[in-house]
Amino acid sequence: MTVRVGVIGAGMIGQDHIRRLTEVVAGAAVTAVTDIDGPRAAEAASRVGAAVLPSGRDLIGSPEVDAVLVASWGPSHAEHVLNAIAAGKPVFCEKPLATTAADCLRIVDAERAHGRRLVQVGFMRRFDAGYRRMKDVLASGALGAPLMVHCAHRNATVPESYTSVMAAQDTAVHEIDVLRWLLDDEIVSAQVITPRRTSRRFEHLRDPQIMLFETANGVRVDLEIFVNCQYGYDIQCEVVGEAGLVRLPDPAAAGVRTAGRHGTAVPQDWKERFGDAFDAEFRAWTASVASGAEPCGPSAWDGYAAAVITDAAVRSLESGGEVVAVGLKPRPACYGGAAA
Ligand code: ISE
Repeated sequence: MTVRVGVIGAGMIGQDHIRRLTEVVAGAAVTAVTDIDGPRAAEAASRVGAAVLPSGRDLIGSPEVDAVLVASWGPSHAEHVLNAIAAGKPVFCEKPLATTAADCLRIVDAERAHGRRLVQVGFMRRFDAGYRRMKDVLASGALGAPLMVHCAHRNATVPESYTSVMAAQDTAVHEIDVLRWLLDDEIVSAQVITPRRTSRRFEHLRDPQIMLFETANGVRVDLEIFVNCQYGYDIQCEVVGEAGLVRLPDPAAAGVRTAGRHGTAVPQDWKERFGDAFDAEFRAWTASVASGAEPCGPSAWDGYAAAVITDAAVRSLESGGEVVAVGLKPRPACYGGAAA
């Protein structure tokens, strides 16, 4: 069976996913595209022979669409995801699931009322081969209990439209999700402190930032966010346990010796660094839709948890570095929790 996917949002990431679903993932085809920018939707659709539809609502209701991919502007996500749930169609939503925790909860409630999981959130790092190897090592017990995690998330540069709160909402949110999954633990507090700011970018921006998280099991996480590091896209993660540590491998790159130096290239952006993870994520999602199974990737609950934790980090930044408790609701059983 070919899964017919309707894509809402034909910006940079939407176009990349349209290419991926068309050229990389077996068993998927993009049959409809919509975007608030009509000509942009038409151009993206024409490349893959898809229909252009006037709105997200039309696309979700189309009989030519089995499953929905939401890659539009963040504030529009909640409406599209809720409409897809109401139509009973599987929906893959790029991060964020919604821009407020309250909207994320509305989605969780709608999905629970529907009775089975339909939503997968686009936290692609869970599909990265390196993080998966780390998870296997941690699950084997060879390191004993995890105690500390040291992370860095560096972008070469960001555009002027990037604001200081986006360090949590847009950038650290990837670590927040992947660490909850990697440690199988919940983040209970967040604190953001700000070192001297780099002079290499915009005056308005607090960059870098150091984020400190604590988990329910007492693991302490330090995360450096530095989105104008100049040299490339660099993701580091090291989990220290009682009997050893496990480190995220750098992506394989050829070693080059020339002009008296030996080195390897550093990826320049997230598309390059996590391209394989995006492919794996969409293969898994397509397979789950094709088989009628619930999605295996990050859930609406994970989208909600990420929103609450990033809100706590933003509050800490805005308060000048207070430790802010994370106030998550009890996790319902259908998302692996104990609550009814
Ligand atoms: C961007 O939205 C991403 O998702 C990237 O992975 C992250 O590195 C970047 O900082 C964000 O702005």
